[in-house]
Order: sequence, then C-alpha cells, then structure tokens
Amino acid sequence: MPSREQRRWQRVREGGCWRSVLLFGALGWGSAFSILFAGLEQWTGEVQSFWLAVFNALPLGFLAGAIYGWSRWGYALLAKVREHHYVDPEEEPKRIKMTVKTQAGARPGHAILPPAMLGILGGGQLGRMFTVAAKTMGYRVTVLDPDPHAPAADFADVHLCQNYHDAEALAELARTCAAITTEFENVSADSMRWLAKQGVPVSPSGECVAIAQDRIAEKNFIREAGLAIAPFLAVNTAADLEGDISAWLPGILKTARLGYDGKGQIRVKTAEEAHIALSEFKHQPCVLEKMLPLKCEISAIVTRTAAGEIASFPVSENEHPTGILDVSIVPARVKPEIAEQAQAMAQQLAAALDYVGVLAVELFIQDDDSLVINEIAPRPHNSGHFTQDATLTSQFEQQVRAMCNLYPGKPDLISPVVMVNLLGDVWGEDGSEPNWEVLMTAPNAKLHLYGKKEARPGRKMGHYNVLGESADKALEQARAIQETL
Ligand code: AIR
Repeated sequence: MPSREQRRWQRVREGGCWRSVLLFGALGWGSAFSILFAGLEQWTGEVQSFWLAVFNALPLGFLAGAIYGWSRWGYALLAKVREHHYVDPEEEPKRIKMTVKTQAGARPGHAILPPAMLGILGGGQLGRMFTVAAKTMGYRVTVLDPDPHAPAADFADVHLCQNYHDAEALAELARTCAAITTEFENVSADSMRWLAKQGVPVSPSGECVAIAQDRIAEKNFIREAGLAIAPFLAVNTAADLEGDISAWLPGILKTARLGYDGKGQIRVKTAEEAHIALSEFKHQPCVLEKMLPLKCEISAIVTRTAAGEIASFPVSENEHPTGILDVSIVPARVKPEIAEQAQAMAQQLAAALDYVGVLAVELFIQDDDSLVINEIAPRPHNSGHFTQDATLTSQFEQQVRAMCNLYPGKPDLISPVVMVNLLGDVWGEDGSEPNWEVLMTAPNAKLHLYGKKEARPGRKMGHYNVLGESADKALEQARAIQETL
C-alpha cells in the first residue's frame, strides 16, 4: 500500500504542472473556496441567498484557488526537478532500494558539483571509462598512473605519471582534487588512507580497498558478515599445505594479493600439485579454494552512497572459458529469485563494509541453486560494461555520483544485452587490428576500445555490447560477430 506521501508524489508527477494550475488551482479550488466563503458569509448573516453569495465570492475564491494552485505548481516543479532521484519503492521493490529524503537539506554532507576536479588512482581502461563519464558530466579529472600511455590519460585533464605511492603526486592530488577514487585494487590502500587524512573525500575507503586487495581478509570479512563463500584454506606458508588438505581438493590456488584477470591462479588436483603451484608463486601468501559443482557464474554490482542509498544493477551471467571474462549476458538467465538474492547479498555486503562507490560482487550458483560469493572488486567491473549502453545510468557514472555525494542514478535495464570482451588474442601478431567491418555495420552493436598501445594475449583491449530483443538473440548475434573479427 503506497503511503500518503507516495500517492501525492504520484499525482503530482502524473498531473503535469499547467493542468494542476488551471484545472485544480483556478477552477477546481477556486469554486471550492467560493462556496466556503459564501457559507461563511451566510453563517455570519450577511446574505440571504446562498448562491448569490457564491457568485459574489467567486473573484476572491478564484484568487485563493489560484494561489493554492500556484503553490501546487511550485510543488510540481520541485517534483519535476527531483523526479530523477525519486524511485517509488512500491514500483521496484527488489531492484533498487533508496532512502528518499523529501526535506531540503536532509542529505548529510555536500554534493561536489562540476567543474570540480576529481582524482583517480589508476589509469587503465576502467579509469578511462570513469574519466569519460566524469568529463561528460562536466567534471575535470586528474589521473595518477605510472604508465605514460595509460588509457585514461587520453581523456584526463591532468596525468600524474608517477607510482601510486609517490609522495609528491599524492600531495598534488590532495591539493587539487575535490574527491578521489580508484579503479584498480592493486593501488596502495595506504595511499588512499593518507589522502583521506588530508581531508579529501576518498571512496571507496582505504579500509575497503585493503580488504578487497587481500583474498584472505576478503573471505574472512564476507564470512563474518554472515554471507556464504566457497570453502577455502589460507596458505600463508608451505606448512599450511601439510596434513590432510583433501577437503579443498580439487581446488584452485590463488595468490592472496595482486591477482586479476585470471592472473595468479593455478588449478590443482593433488597436494603435490598444490606444493608445486605454491613454489611457482614464490611462496607468497595464497588461498586454496575448493572447486565447486557450478551451474553458472553471475555478478551483482551495487552503488552505495555515503548516506546509505543503494542502487543495484541487473545481475549479469558471466562466462570465463579461459579464466578471463569472455561474455556477460544480461539479464542473467537464472530464476528471478536467485538474481534477487544475489542483489540482496551484494547490498548486505556493501552495507557491512560501509562502502561508498561501486562494488562488484561475483557469485557462483551451485548445482543445488545455492549462492556463494566468489570475490569482490571495489570498483566498476568488467561484467558491468553492459551498463554503458543498456542501462539508464552506467556503472562509471554511478562511480562519479557516489564519490560526489549525489544520489545514485536509475540502474534500470533498457534492453537485454550481451557484452563481449576483446582480448589481445584477436589482434594480429604484428599488432594488426581485428576485422571490424561486421561489428561496425551492426546498428545495435557498440564498440568500446581502450586505446592500449600493445596487444598481448589475454590483455583486455576493448569490448562490445550487443543489444537485442532477448538475451538469447543478443548472444547469438554477439557470437556471430565474434566469428568475423
Ligand atoms: N583492472 C583492474 N582490475 C582488474 C582489471 N581488469 C583494469 C584496470 C587496470 C587495468 O585493468 O583498469 O588499470 C590494467 O590492465 P593491463 O592490461 O594494463 O594489465
């Protein structure tokens, strides 16, 4: 049952401003006020005929009605301005839960508005797409990345070409930026903590990044938050692999830190293989994760603001045939209650972390339909690139919005979509470009290239989104295009 406040918003939103003024204001409310005034006059004994009194009171009634109507118009105008923020919780109870503040000034803190300078640690493809989103909204961007050819530098106003812990570069960021974020969990969490200490809003916090950077800390946090994870063994030294480890076999040995895009992972079937894998990783801390019987992999990406509003993107179904994401299919072809549960788990985790920004949660659907969290990323995610073309707000715009203390944009899906990654493998050995012809002539396919100078096998060079009538149709076309590259 919608509340009174919700019904009022609904009427105002549906009514349109001028209709409110004319119909309800001058005529409707005018007549009502006239009758009221005439009733008062008759009551005080001033007039004999009630209808004559109504007639006499008409000008005053219309004036009062118009004033009331105009106040409604003001309200309607306010509604129009705020409409963008307003999501009726009754309309979309599962996808998005927002706390709507209707009082001016009720929102804690101040919004950071364009043309403020925003800072980002890391200038890879995720930083590049963030920069494009921020620049589109009128912000300026400073990127810190040691690579002189960092993809984000093509669009950024300032590129600080230094390491992520360079004191001078960090001081420059703190001095010039109104808010700072990151695009790569391999950046230094200490740098983020230092920046926050200088008084700049940093999101996500250094604490959240530190948790996501370390698989052991990450898994412990998720478990303590009461959410399901795959069974794992923390392997700090080879001694942890002694004894009976059959409960985690066959499994995957993953380095606790600095692994991404399938890097730092080896599949192991026996204890001996686990030892060999650990020496390959030069005995750095690892986790041994048990391989689970899986139906499929999905991800739930949420945006959370400092005020606690959370918006969830539709869940994507992900395929990683070689350990690197190949395609994301949206909406995920899973039971709706599973998708909803995944979103709820991501929201719960974001709240437990007191997270600010875009948080990606990768999950496994096991054979018995139960969900376990695989890993999290404290930033926009490859499996969320579909949002650039298929949702009302992209994950990169959400990152800007969250760090600037704006409300999250609407995350609704406009069309079923399939995202296909373009890895360096599709480029020629001599660096020659793939055959773009078919992709570029398909009106419903959208190409995004990252401008990386060097194409290496397994390196993410770009992606494309194919929008279709259904996820299956989009997938069919996306695969056909893939064949032609
Ligand atoms: N990234 C971060 N975590 C996982 C991924 N894929 C993105 C970031 C980072 C870039 O990958 O944008 O800057 C690094 O890509 P590469 O190809 O230079 O290793």
